[in-house]
Amino acid sequence: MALKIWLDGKLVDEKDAKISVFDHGLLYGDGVFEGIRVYNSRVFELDAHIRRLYGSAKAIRLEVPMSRSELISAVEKTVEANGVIDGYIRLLVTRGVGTLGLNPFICEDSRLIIIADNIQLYPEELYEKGMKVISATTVRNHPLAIPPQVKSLNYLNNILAKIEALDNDVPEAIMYNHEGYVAEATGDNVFIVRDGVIYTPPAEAGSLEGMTQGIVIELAREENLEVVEKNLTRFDLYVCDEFFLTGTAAEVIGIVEIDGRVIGDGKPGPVTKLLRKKFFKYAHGKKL
Ligand code: PXG
Repeated sequence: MALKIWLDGKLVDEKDAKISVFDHGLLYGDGVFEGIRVYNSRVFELDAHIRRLYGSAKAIRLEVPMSRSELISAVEKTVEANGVIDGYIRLLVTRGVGTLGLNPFICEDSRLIIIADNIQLYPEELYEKGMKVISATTVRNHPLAIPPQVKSLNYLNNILAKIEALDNDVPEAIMYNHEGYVAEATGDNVFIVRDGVIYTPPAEAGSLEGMTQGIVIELAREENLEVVEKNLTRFDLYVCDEFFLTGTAAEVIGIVEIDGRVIGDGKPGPVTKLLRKKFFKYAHGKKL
């Protein structure tokens, strides 16, 4: 079924949802976006995603052409118009039409696009068995050059790492920063467990401040599990007891092998399973 796309203030048919070839979002990756889940017809953590979007936009001097409350209402209307019950929303703001030159200030109005669609989930089997990953050789963008907190339309760094993963027949790659510390996966945050303590890298290491990461930290602390944000090395990943990734698309997924090193007993561990279960309940609006 053809989708209804929100484009610059109204819902249009998918075939009419078009953007100029002079849009700086296309020419330079000049824009920001969010990926949001819908669970049981409820847009998950919408306020937090909107807040992150406005933060990303502010950091790159891009004006979101709507107030926050108008944007929330536009997202909800788009979800409703497409009858999405469990799905995925892509919210984008591009710099708009400019010329063949970098100057962002001569661009006409920024453009706002909302797509509400179904999501392609990883097969359930992958959650039960766990996933294999490799370490990417592509170094994560320097966090002082491209702030990792900005969810920009330029994902080339991540795509280069994803290509390495796929070339090695695994779905994901772990990216390290210029100092060799773990940053994140190509679209997910990294967690490990060692001796009962949970560790995840700080944003300064080169990771997006993930919504799922934040929720999982809270859920873990509710279980009186200790969570520490600190720099992790490749060695830490190799010798940990448990390893998992979090993200809007992946939710919580166990990693059972990295660069040929088996993690734990080769199956997702108890902390991973507990947090996955708690996240599922939380996402579906059940009591914790
Ligand atoms: N790091 C990066 C670079 C991301 O792009 C995350 C971490 C996890 O953040 P959240 O807030 O989602 O917990 C992301 C999110 C997709 C897709 O279509 C990618 C993301 C989210 C949703 C969909 O590939 N990345």
